[in-house]
Amino acid sequence: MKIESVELRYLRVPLKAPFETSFGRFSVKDCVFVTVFSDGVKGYGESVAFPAPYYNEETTETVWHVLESFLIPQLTGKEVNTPADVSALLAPVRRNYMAISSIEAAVWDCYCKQNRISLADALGGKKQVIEVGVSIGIEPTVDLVLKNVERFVEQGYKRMKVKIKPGFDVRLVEAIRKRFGDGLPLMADANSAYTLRDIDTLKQLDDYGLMMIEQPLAHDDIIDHAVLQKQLRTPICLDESIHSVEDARKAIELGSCRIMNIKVGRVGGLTNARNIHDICMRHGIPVWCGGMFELGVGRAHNIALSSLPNFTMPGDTSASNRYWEQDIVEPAVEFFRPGMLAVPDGHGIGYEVNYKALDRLTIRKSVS
Ligand code: OSB
Ligand code: MG
Repeated sequence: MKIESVELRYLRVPLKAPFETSFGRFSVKDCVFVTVFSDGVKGYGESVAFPAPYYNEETTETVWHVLESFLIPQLTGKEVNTPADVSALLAPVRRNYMAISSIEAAVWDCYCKQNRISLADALGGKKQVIEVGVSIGIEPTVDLVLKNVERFVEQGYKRMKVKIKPGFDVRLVEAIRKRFGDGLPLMADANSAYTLRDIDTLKQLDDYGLMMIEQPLAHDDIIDHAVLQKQLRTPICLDESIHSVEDARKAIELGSCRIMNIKVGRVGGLTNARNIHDICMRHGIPVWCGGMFELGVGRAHNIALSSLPNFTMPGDTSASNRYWEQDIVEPAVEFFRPGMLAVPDGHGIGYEVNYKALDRLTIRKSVS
């Protein structure tokens, strides 16, 4: 396929309710929505960088800039046989994985539509249904988090992930166990809020049968996590620290984690995501698909990825109505059964874009 042109749209979408993590509070989602045009077919992608560089170094504006000034000029007019060629063409670009991912994923969608196969099929996914969990933000009180847990348990989500930070950790997890029992599939995500000096607190969390603790230590660390994992019974799951197959290999060799979170944007696209899935599978490390408040197009990419066999734990790809009054895809991402999403079998991502909704959310647009 020849990449003929690319449209960028800057979208701003209010979240239904603010979401707080250890590194900041979110009340709107900004993203760059990417459309790749080839032979009369459109492929879609969306970026997951935030407006401020607090999760990683990218921002919505750096994604726009890198796409417009470097990635799009490098790709337009080029023939790509498979989407893997995109990663190869963009290999000279250092990092900027979220920018790369947003166009790489759009090429995957376009390629699948042209070849009349679903994205899940193209990736090698076999599952027809995936189980999903939900991520729950920090609130001013433990009680407010308990109310949210209750709401999502009632909706049927298959596991609860609660955000923690120093001072809002052991007492939160203890309260959830007290209220909902030991049978509730529960994990905690620290988003790098601790250091090895907090080891006593982290060890206390060992008493609550968590499925895992996600990214307790620095965003760029795999050494201290290996030290910590040796002293914890609870599996550590890495998120922020993993950007590539090489990062994954090193973390596995060091014993820095026993589980991995794969986010398409964080690792520079679906090809790398699948390769990280594969190396983890070979080493007996289960993976699950993380979330970044995706709109429907990003959710669709996550669902297709999650159909691969080593995605054995429920991910953060919740239904559209978790965050959005109205999503940009049709149909919206909805449960097939409580806590379960069907993997679409339509061509490409298997969802249509609702241009009326998209236009309403578009702040600016550029075509090259
Ligand atoms: O660490 O997984 C994370 C949100 C913003 C930044 C980082 C993370 C998250 C979430 C929300 O946990 C996941 C989602 O529901 O999309
Ligand atoms: Mg995380």
